[in-house]
Amino acid sequence: MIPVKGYSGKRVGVLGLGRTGLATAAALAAGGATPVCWDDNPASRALAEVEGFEVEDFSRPREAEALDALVTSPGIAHLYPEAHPAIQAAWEARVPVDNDIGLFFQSFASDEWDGFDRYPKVVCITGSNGKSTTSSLLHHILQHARRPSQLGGNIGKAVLSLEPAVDGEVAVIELSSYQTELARTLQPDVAVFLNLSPDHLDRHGGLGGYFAAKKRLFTQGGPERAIIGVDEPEGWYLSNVMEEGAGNNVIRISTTRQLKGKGWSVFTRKGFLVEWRKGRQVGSVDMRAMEGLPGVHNQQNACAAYAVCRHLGLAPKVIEAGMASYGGLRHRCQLVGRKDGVLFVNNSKATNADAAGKALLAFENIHWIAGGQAKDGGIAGLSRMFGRVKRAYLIGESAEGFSTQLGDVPHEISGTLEVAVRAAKAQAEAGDVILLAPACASFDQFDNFEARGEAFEALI
Ligand code: UMA
Repeated sequence: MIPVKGYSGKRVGVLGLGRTGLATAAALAAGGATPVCWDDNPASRALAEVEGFEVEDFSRPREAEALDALVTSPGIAHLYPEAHPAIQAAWEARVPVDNDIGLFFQSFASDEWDGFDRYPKVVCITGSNGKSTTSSLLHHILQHARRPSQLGGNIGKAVLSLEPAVDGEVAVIELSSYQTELARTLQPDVAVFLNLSPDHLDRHGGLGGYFAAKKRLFTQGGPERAIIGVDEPEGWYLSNVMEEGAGNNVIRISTTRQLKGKGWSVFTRKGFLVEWRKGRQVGSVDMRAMEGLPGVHNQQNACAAYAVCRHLGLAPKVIEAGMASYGGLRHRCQLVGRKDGVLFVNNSKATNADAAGKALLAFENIHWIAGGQAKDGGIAGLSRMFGRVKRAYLIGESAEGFSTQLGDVPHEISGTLEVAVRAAKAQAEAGDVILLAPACASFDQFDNFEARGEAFEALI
């Protein structure tokens, strides 16, 4: 745990008592503050009380005034569609509102670092898709290279649950737009922006607000190195904003363009990752046989992880060895089985069409299990990939709508995951792939995408 600095003797409201809130309360207490906790769910409040935390509703300005600060959780709206009443009350009472990411940056460095041979670094990774894979891949490569590393943030471990850094450590932190938008302190040493596609628009008042939230990591954070995916205009814009002087503080990455111009870049071409610097090629990695990183989307993740490692001083061959031994992340194009020449791939994390499309592009001869709670537009945007689908098996609320959108593509309405898996197994032949890539949220039939992926694995 990272004890929170700067709040000793203060009363700090903690809003939301999930992974973030409970870790924040413990870290505040470890730093000498008194956390005062609230959650709209009585069961979560009861759990906090069992853990010995003070519980109090501070959602009116009069109660909020008694707080020195309020720390909120990423899943709680602080702006759109409307601020949670406790956040509104804090603002009205002039109580600063922060999140665990802001507290982390305020607290991570310590005097002990002065005795280290190599200062610890914080690498923050954001983007619409691929953040978790890039973060875990980077963590894996660093560990493989025997560089101390910790992994946290949106990937599932609250940042204040990380341990204080050891000599030369790299903290790899995945950050969502919910987290970057609110943090009062953002000081990454290295910041990575992978890509941008519409997501969480209700929380950011549209795509512009969503991009602005991510951009803060760079414009507010002032990293020593910015690694930026330029396969969308937002990335080009951001790289332009961030570039200084000769331009070596930015590394541009792409899977669609050969970035051979000025500056420093990493891109992919025909299954090879290529590093280009000052007008010449300085490194390359053959990704064609890397089973843990299938598809073009994973090539983008690999470019980003490679670029961070190069910035940290690792040699291309060391990075390549780390990548080759990476087994993939659960629920993200994860190879969960192989039988009679049929591959079984769990991409339950594909909760929107864009993410499902990336999985479809990674394979051919696909038996596609899709459906659940559809996002705006459903799967209409994926029509150019339908040629890769041998047959689709539709589940959940969206089944009828997806059936219409699939048109002539062979498909059946399975209803449940169990029926879909059974039907796909019966029809798949050697060389085929049974792919769970729902393009939907899971909440109509499962608690979350993890439960959906676990159910798929169990059925396999
Ligand atoms: N709550 C309220 N009032 C509300 C809403 C929620 O009291 O109006 C309470 C809930 O009752 C619950 C708590 O808030 O007890 C949950 O807080 P939370 O939703 O922030 O969840 P955490 O457990 O703290 O998990 C969060 C991230 N969740 C979200 O951003 C929604 C986790 O990312 C992250 O791993 C974790 O912090 C540690 O950093 C998950 C996620 O879905 C994976 N992220 C989104 C994504 O990837 O798309 C952004």
